[in-house]
Amino acid sequence: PFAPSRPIHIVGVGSCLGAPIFGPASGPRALKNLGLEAHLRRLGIPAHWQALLEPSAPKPPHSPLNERLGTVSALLHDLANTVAGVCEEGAIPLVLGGDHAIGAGTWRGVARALAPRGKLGLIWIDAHLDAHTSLTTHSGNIHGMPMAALLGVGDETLTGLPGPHLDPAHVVIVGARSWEPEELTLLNKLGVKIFFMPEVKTRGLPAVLADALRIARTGTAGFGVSVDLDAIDCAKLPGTTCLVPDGLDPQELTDALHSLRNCADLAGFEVVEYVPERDKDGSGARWVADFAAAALGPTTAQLRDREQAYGAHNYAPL
Ligand code: 6HN
Ligand code: MN
Ligand code: MN
Ligand code: MN
Repeated sequence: PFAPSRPIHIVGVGSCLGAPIFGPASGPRALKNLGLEAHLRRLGIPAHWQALLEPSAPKPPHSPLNERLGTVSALLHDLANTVAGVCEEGAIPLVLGGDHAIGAGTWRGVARALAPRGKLGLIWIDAHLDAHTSLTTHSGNIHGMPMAALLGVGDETLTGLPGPHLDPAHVVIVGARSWEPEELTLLNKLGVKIFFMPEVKTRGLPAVLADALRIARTGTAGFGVSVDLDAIDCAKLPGTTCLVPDGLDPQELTDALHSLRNCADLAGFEVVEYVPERDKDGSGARWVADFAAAALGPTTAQLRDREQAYGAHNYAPL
């Protein structure tokens, strides 16, 4: 009797290869152990934990960038193949990091699966621009590079995955407030739209997200959303790698992400940079669950169907 919900296949990626700290490597396992899958299922979301990918070698404390790029590259190939498979099954990948370098694999996998039908649009919610290359990086951290790599710019280890690069006309960044000049120069040259934090504060997140959705959805076959937890104000979500003040409010982001669940062309959802050891009260994990549930929950039409069958407060269990 119900419009079927699209299945959600969770792919955890326990990597800190792109980050300056080890913390994000344990993010997806912590979310798994906290029962994220069962939590989503209780909310009527047909989620199942599909894979927990890990790098072939752990990151030594001080390994040269070239070594890290090689290990990341192998992981990205693995991740892109896994994610493309999820999309080809007709499911939506929910990718959980791990540091944001994994984004360079997630969205190439989704774009590859979507390619026969058209382009992939992408909304990147982040304090940062993540648009460095191995030549412009100040820190040497690969999680500062995935946006450039997705656009085809940077080291071959990150850009050379199979499948199309993204079209900058359909890529948009929301919440930016920390960057280095080379990143902004590149994104301006390519024409990527950036909604900086002051504009989000003035106009409100719902209005900005509506604009971002138009950019990512118009003229594309589908779109994805990548949430870097450092987009949230670090006073309200300290359980992440980079602590950046003056960011989004997590409840406002949850509310705004509700608009995604009615988008039949939502092709993937990613949440990265969860650091359990900094999440002292567990609120960070709850926000990750809330973001995923808001974006991937039953559509308005599905909820109406269920209400008609069971009454407003008595949904059928999964
Ligand atoms: N992230 N722009 C800085 C760098 O090291 O390149 C920060 C990067 C942060 C990346 O949070 O995903
Ligand atoms: Mn599957
Ligand atoms: Mn990021
Ligand atoms: Mn960031």
